[in-house]
Amino acid sequence: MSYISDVLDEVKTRDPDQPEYIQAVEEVLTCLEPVIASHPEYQKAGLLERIVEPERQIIFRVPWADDQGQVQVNRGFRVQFNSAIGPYKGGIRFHPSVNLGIIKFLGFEQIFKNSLTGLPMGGGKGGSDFDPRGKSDHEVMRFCQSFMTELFRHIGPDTDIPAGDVGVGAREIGYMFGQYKRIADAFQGVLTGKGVAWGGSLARPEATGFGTAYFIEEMLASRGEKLQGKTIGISGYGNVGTFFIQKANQLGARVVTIADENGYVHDPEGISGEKLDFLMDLWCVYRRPAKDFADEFGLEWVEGRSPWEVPVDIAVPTATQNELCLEDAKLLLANGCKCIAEAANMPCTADAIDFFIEKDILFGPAKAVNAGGVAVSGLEMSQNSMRYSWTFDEVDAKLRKIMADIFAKTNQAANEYNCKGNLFMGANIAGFKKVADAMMAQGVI
Ligand code: 2IT
Repeated sequence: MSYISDVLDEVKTRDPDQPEYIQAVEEVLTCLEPVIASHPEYQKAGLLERIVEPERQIIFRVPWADDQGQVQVNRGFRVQFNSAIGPYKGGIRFHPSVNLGIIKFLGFEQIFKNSLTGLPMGGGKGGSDFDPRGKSDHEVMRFCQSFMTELFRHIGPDTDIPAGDVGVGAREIGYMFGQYKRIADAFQGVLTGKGVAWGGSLARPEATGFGTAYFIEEMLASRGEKLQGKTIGISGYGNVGTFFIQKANQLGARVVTIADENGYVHDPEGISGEKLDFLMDLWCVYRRPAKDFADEFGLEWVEGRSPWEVPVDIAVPTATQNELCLEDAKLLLANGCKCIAEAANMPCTADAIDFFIEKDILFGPAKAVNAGGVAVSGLEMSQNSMRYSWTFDEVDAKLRKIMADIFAKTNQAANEYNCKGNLFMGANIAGFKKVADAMMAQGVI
């Protein structure tokens, strides 16, 4: 048995009830064969055994009273995964599907994603099985306050800096920041994604979507192509999806689908103008279903099916894990799709990714494609430390450069390890190498 398969088996034996975590680990470790082969010292140092075990996992009770005065109890999580290259950094997800395995998969991904940004950030992730859908503002506020009342003792601007993720946007960050400040009696950069009036960075809301578009431009350029004139299918219409559409439009492309778990909207003309204005708020402010968008503008609504059946040049899953499976992958390619970019975290199943790689299709892995969000979070931390803020254009220019750098180092790692053009392997290897070097230098900790 090889070192890698031994570690993988150990992960499966220890946490058999965490399928998403096992999937995320398998994804990274299987890419590392050539790295491990040329670094036998990693095994003696137990490097992989250490990297798959979070430095700390915190699980806590979150009690709150609903609008009827009934007390509800949710479960809160913060997994502080790896601090080799910087303080723990990563979002908080509020969604009923959240459990320890989901937070561990997201935290593990975050280690390598953050490493790729080139900024000094370790990996962490948090969340709760709380569902913000259908809750009043006051309920969300009381929940966030209770969540932070426990979380505050574990985080700090040099320790662990959470941000948003699915179900956590500007509103939730505001409530959590307010409660942190009140308990800690300190106004500091302990969360990112803050409002611009109170320490937030311009272009942070746009960053993941814009960064995705910039990364796709780099991918296409490597094959002598441009985004201009391309048709694109996407799934979600939250923070990532909506700002991705905005940037794709600016770059001359056309986004023809959005979706939720119940079906998809097909708009062959492309989502722009007043349609995009309406869509910007649909989930991020009102948390309304995708069908409302179709109804508002008389667009086609396809119930119970996946958006990946629509012929497009480029497919960009922007919603959640495992939303694009092997069947979807085959259909996309059969319909002429030439590029897939993962804007959500782990949106493609493992067999779908294998299929894309086998077909030598342009495939951008999540760790690289969606790193723009956390990259601008890193820039928000820098601005907080300086007690200064950059203009929108300054932040946007830095984001663009970071995305180009991520593409270059990903592509270069693929070349170096004999898998030319395989950005999946390149991203995992490049992200891992920096963290591994830091862990080796810091001794057995
Ligand atoms: O998945 C992600 O990279 C995020 N949710 C953003 C994390 C962050 O700290 O900005």
